[in-house]
Amino acid sequence: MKTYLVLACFLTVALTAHAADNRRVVQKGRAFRPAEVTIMRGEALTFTNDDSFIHQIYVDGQFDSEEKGPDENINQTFLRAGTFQVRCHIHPTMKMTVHVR
Ligand SMILES: [Cu+2]
Repeated sequence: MKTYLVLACFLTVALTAHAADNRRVVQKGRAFRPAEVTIMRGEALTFTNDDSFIHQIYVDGQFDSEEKGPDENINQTFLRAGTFQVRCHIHPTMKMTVHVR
């Protein structure tokens, strides 16, 4: 019985860690990595600027963040279900796809 409890705790921690990784996006080399993620409605993504210059994020008609310098984060909650293109005003070629279930 004790073994099962330990295993259950381990699985819970592992699943939680995986979910957190799934909600992290890096802006590096004028690109979003990963370029596509799937999250649940009401969840937030954390965008980290890993370049040496400014980035920001926006989705047409939904949000338009402030500009952020190197090593700064943007936390953005997605309240509507659907598929969205996240982009950066400063670098028009930067784009990623977020699926919200
Ligand atoms: Cu940018």
